[in-house]
Amino acid sequence: MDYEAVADLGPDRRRALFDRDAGVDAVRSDVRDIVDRVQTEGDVALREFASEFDGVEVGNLDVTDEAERAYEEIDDGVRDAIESAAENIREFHEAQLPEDWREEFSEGRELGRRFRPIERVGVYAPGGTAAYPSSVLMGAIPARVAGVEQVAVATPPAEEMNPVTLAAMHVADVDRVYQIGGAQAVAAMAYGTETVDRVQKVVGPGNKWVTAAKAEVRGDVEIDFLAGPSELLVLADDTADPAFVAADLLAQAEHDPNASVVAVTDDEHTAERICAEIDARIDGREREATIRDSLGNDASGVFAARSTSEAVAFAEEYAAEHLSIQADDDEALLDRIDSAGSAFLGPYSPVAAGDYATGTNHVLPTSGTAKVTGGLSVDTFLRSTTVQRLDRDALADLRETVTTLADAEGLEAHGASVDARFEDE
Ligand code: HSO
Ligand code: ZN
Repeated sequence: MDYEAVADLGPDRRRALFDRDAGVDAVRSDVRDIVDRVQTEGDVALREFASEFDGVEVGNLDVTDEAERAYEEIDDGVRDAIESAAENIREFHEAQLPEDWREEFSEGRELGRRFRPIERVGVYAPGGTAAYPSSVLMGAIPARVAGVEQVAVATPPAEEMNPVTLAAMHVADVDRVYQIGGAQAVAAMAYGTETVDRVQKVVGPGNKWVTAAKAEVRGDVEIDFLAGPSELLVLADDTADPAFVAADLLAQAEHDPNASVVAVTDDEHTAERICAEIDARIDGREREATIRDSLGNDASGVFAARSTSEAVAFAEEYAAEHLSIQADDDEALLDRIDSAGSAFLGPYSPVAAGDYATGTNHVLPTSGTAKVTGGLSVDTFLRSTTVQRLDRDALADLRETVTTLADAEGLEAHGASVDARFEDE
């Protein structure tokens, strides 16, 4: 693999790198048909889609009962790993719980904010070429911590459901488990069917069909955000260990042929060494073909910048889902980058640790949406109410402001509702 100079990137290459999209446009119309059929035919459509897309003749769509059994039956080591990952995720999300608050901003004018959980939430956990028990934990635990009453999880059907995914459902204390995949799962949770309870918000990552379905149902139901293929940008200087950088790139590259994995460095020699380490590490990987496709796509690459500022500007424009900083003054570099879903600082914070076990959430904004949003958190599952109480004097202080603005807007009754409080004067 060869590195490229940031200064030499042409417009097409820049577009591929910086205007990454979730790739949903091509499937939007197919997805619209799937969503329509789930809405009109309910469970019948879900069974037909399971047969057509997943090759599975599904008996029960609701497999909630199987989660506990899977938990008892799986390997002890795997059970322990799920439990310890879950514990770290729970702790980190508990630390995010906001407190309700009230404050007297001026005499007799008390204002505050109160938080309540959303009542019913649906989490999508991808299946497909890899099973994602970790995504079950990342979606369901923050919802539980927020206090959501009913947490449902949908994951693609299989002749034999993945026992580790099912066990993760049990550990995350999920209320309902559905074996439904793809766009049809999103539609089922958004609109409800005979078996599936309608939810108020659908969250979680998925392939382009899932993402297109979230775009389709948005408006009828809340969603978190539209997540595309995995992304990693490593910002490295000459102190970075190129083997660590390469290993992190290969790890995220194995998710998807369209995953975008990028290293940018202000040191040419480091760029060269990262390329050499990548070449040395690909052969024989279990998912070698996917890794090669991902590294070879035009949203991936190793880039040499002429200065730290040029490398930082590249990272900012890229707005990575995962930003890894392997450099001497990682904190100072992080300060200079505003857009990133999750930041991994230093040589011993590989992205894979955050994917499973540090406790942070791995459902993160991709395709540049880190410019405007963060990843899943407890906030995703909360709604807020603002609260105010005025005493008579405080209202008197505001009276003129309100009546003047009400007049200016031609809304006379608004002003009158304030004046009514002072009619006995
Ligand atoms: N890196 C993925 C999450 C994941 N990795 C799940 C392994 N399993 C997107 O953040
Ligand atoms: Zn990953």
